[in-house]
Order: sequence, then structure tokens, then C-alpha cells
Amino acid sequence: MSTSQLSAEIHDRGFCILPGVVPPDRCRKIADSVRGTVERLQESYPCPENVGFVPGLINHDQSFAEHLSAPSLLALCHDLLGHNIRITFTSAIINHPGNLRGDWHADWPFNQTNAGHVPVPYPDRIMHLTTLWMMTEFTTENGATLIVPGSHRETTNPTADAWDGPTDQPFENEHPACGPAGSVLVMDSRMWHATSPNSTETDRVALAVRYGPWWLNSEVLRPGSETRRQMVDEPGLKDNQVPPIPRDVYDRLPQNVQPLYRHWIET
Ligand SMILES: O=C(O)CCC(=O)C(=O)O
Repeated sequence: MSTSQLSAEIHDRGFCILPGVVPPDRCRKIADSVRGTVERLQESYPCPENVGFVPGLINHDQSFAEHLSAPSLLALCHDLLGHNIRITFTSAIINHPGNLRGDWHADWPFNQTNAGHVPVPYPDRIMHLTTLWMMTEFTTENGATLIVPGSHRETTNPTADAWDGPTDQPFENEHPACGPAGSVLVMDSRMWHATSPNSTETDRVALAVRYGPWWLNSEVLRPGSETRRQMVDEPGLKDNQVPPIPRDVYDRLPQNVQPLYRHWIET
């Protein structure tokens, strides 16, 4: 499919699945590496039972780095968000066997429980993209992300104070985003989605990489920033944390990936 067809899918349904972004043999190596990194660091990062989560993954594991600027994905990001794209989050998410279904939400900056959020009602504008990289295949059984197609056009989501619908119950029109290893689910971050249980015996390994335009202020995510002090620490609120990238890690990134992280180098 062409970039404009993929863009049209995201505008219409809120998501598309890009196949073959990472070759199968690389997926196996990356999945092993990410599993090892999560095992090593997991204790430092709280997360739900039987879920492995490490934020700022690029600081600890660069096994997947060369793929972050995959031409098909960057073309789509540029088409939807404009020039000077940035990566805002790089996390590992592993659904181990036995994890539970998660609550419906939209991602930062649309999750209303975060200090840094676009207040409802949202304008109908794509402002941030969430990509979930399938380093093992995503199936209905192993916890393929649940999405509600079309929900990106709503002016609110189930994290809003005024929401009185279900937060942890199935929606009739929910859809598991399945795909072979190496595929990337790309969705408008306004899209309602939820973690799905893994009822198999093996891990579902994913990378959650989010891409934003230059004009979207992500300073609230940076530990120790003035903005975070003002919006999160002083009022005692919560938000995600994205550790900055040490200069030596940044210097070792592939040249065409560096521009995606240049705004987040540790000072
Ligand atoms: O791991 C998944 O399938 C969903 C992750 C998710 O909901 C999120 O990163 O916001």
C-alpha cells in the first residue's frame, strides 16, 4: 500500500498495520535481547502483574535502533505529522503468560489521568502516533493489543472524569490488532486501546515507540525538567517518565536515527 493509502486508513479507522518492517531473523534476535534487558531492569520499573515494562529502552538496548527510521514508517509519520519528527517514547512491553486485561485508554497526551494532557474535547487533529512493534507475532491468544476502530475521532476517551461507560469490559466493536513478527501497528494516539491477556505459554514481546511533531511539547515527561517540576512534582500529580539519552548512547545510534532523538540528549 502507498503512503497516502496508509495515511487514509489512519484518518478513517485510526490505525494501520505495516507489514515486514523488521525481517524475521532480526525479530528473533531483538526479542531475545529485549527480553534480557527487561529481565535485568524490571525491578526498577513498576508495572502490572505478568507485564514487563522498561521506559527509555534505547538507553539500555540498541538492538532495534536501525529500524526506527524504516522508510515506510517515516514516510507515514511525515505525511501525518509534518517535518522534523521526533521519537517521544521508546519502551519495551512484554505480555508474559497470565497477564490481565488492561483498562481502555488513549495514549499520552490524550490520557486524561496524566498531568500533561490535551484537555477534552479534542480537536479532530492527529498530533501524536503510537506504534507497537511486534517482535513476536501478535495473536488473539497471546495478547494482541485491543483497539476500538474509529474511536480516534471521538472528542473524549474512557480516562476522562466524566466518562461513565465501561473501562475494563469488552466493547462489541473491539478488535485485536494481530500480525506476524516484524509488523508495526501504527495508530493515532487518540485511539482507544487496551492490553489483552496472554493465554499462551510464551511471551508476547513488543516495542512501544511513539512519534510526534516538533511542536508537541514533551518536557513534562523529562525527569528533572522545570516543566515536570511545575506540572507533576509540585502539585503531586503523575505522568509517564522518559529518561534522557546519554550522549555516548546517542553518538552510537545510526546516523539516520539520531535526528529522531536529538531533542532528548542528556545535558
Ligand atoms: O502492550 C499492549 O498491547 C498495549 C500497550 C498499551 O496500552 C500502551 O502502551 O499504551
